[in-house]
Amino acid sequence: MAPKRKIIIDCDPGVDDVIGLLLAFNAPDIEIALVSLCFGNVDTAASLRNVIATLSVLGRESEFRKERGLPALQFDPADRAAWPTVACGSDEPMSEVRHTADYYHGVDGLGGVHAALPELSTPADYRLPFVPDAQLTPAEVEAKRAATAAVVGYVPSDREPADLVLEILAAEPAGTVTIVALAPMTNLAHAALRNPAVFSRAAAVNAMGGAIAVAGNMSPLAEFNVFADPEASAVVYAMTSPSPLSTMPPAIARTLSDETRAALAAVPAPIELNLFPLDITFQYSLKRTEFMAAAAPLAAAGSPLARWMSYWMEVTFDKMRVLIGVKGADDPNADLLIRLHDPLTVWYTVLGQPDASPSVLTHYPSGAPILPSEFQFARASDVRIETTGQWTTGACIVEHRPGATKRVYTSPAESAQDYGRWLDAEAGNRVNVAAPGPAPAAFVRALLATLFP
Ligand SMILES: [Ca+2]
Repeated sequence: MAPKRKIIIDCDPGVDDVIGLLLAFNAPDIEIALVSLCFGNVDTAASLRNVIATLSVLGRESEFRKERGLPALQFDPADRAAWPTVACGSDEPMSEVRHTADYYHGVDGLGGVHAALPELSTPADYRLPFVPDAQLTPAEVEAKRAATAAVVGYVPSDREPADLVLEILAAEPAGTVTIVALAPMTNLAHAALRNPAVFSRAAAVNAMGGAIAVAGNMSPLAEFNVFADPEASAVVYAMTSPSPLSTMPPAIARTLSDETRAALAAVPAPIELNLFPLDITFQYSLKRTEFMAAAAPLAAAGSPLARWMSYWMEVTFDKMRVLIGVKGADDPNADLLIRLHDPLTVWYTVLGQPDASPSVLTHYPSGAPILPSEFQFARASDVRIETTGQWTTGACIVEHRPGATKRVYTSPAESAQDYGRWLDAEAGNRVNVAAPGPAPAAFVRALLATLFP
């Protein structure tokens, strides 16, 4: 059997993040080395609680399936080697003030599920193993040791995600670990600036974020993950450049030490950034009727995962009814849906290589395989993030002037006339922007078959 591919998931669960996590944990041939949390949809404490609850529910589901003789889940907490490290990261963006989206996800990020189904929630002291000793009293450190030792299904860490990301990338062969970015990019930007050379060892960063040719969802131009920390996105995007300093945002550039500048100038290779912007993710959604058809029979049979997920999915479908309004809203079968922004990005990641072993994730219902090559990309696009605009902060700026082609500047004076050095062979960013991929209906069927085998 081929070794499992290692991935790191940086997220802010959040409804669609949890669906993405469930997809990743149930994917074959994938090892999740780290789940790191960033502020975003909700704060990191709430995100952490949701990740812990997700892993705990997966553990219960695993038991339930064994008892009933149902097909096993890919993630089995009985397998100690499969436990991911979980770490709590930034609660503040690199600059500016914090924005969250709890109007959509509920104050706990999952529609109030922890209060509604306490038997499927987390222990009260769930945060203790994640707090550094320096912030605790000796008695609390003792309690932390005991709480940490009792954890099953994951390895809690009290360290910063940026350091853990770098440690994993340094320990594994270069080009083998993929980072899945489902939140504001604060943790990842800190990692990139802390050690650009090690950060560049990532096989790729597959990121949900940005609005390229469509309206944003936080402002007319900005998508949430970018808007919540534009500097962080700009830093990670800059790591795709042959010259990262050429697109480093001003607020960050002026804080860089000489040492960091030198390290950025000497990065061995630009990172591969595969971006899934709103333009594409909006086309993938899960309808209430589709979800209920898959989950309701299992929930009725007592499946912990189906019961838990049904609760917060129903709350979110109802939220959609209020937020956008639907035709025939009194009809319980009305076409309510949840956008699959984060799960789509996870799906691309777990599909893996074209020669990967066949799995439920890689087949259309007809049996025809879905290949990663079905995802099309506008490759090496010079996408940059606006960080200083009054109304445009978080916008993705893309060269689209008529006739623009790759430029070769023959002298410094000539390149100075194009202040941004757009499409310059030696400057600017190189982002792979996803275009429409496999049929949305195929993804929904693969997703549901994976979550509820
Ligand atoms: Ca997210």
